[in-house]
Amino acid sequence: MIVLITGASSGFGEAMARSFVKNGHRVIAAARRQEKLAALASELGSGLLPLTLDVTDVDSIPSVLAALPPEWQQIDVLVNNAGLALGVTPAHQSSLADWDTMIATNNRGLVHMTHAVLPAMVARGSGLVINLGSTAGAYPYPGGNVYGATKAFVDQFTLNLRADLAGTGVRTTTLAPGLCGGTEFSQVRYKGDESAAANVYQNTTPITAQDIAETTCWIAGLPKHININYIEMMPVCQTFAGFAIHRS
Ligand code: NDP
Ligand code: 8X3
Repeated sequence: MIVLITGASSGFGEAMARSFVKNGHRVIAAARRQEKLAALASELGSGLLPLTLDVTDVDSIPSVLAALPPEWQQIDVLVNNAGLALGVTPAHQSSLADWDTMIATNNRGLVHMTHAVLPAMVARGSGLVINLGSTAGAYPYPGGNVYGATKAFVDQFTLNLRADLAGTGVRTTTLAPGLCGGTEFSQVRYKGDESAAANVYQNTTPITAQDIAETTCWIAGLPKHININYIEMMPVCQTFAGFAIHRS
């Protein structure tokens, strides 16, 4: 299979690239940081094609994909993994620029990538789109405002794709993890505040990028008559609390 992974320069995407290549597949590893992708390419060899791509630069997406070498054109699996959270402030104190960046990356970029890749999958009668959601898309929490909303969009977009793709043989899945450590997610969210980022995982055993990679490989390796609509994953240390009630 040829697997195109966005956000492959770090975290889940990097672990997925390693796992897919180790399982004998070919990976197009897309992200903005060329040097990270180059290091991954030298580690993984000819099974990995680095692709410099900013998913928010939506006008570039069709031409960047059209310029792939002919032997890399037939994308069997698209993993829309590039994404980020910015900030944990309440909505009324949040940066509008941060909100725009989350929407541009987690939603607009994901939608444009899907739009670029889907027609060829439908024409071939086969393909799989795996979108990275989050528990934040299902369960609200303080400071989750636009990040959670972008992930709820991902959930519904994936299900609506399924409705449109009836009879085409093309499959779509949302993978929605909870607390995951060992990636750059919290460093990005806390804008380089290493101690705030580390506190998120203090005294926990979070899900790892490797756990996510193995789950993604499992979904992609299932027989073609099975569609996983949605998987929600949490570490055992994470569970639910009651509703917050403000008492005057
Ligand atoms: P990381 O920050 O480690 O990785 C994010 C990746 O996205 C990087 O490779 C980054 O690469 C890439 N990226 C960001 N913006 C763009 C862009 N504009 N264009 C292309 N690539 C971009 O985070 P994770 O691996 O933890 O997260 C991956 C996905 O999983 C995200 O969608 C996140 O929301 C989701 N998720 C994460 C959870 C967690 O707890 N970690 C839990 C649930 C979901 P570069 O900077 O080089 O472009
Ligand atoms: C990442 C999980 O709980 O930080 O999507 O929003 S959380």
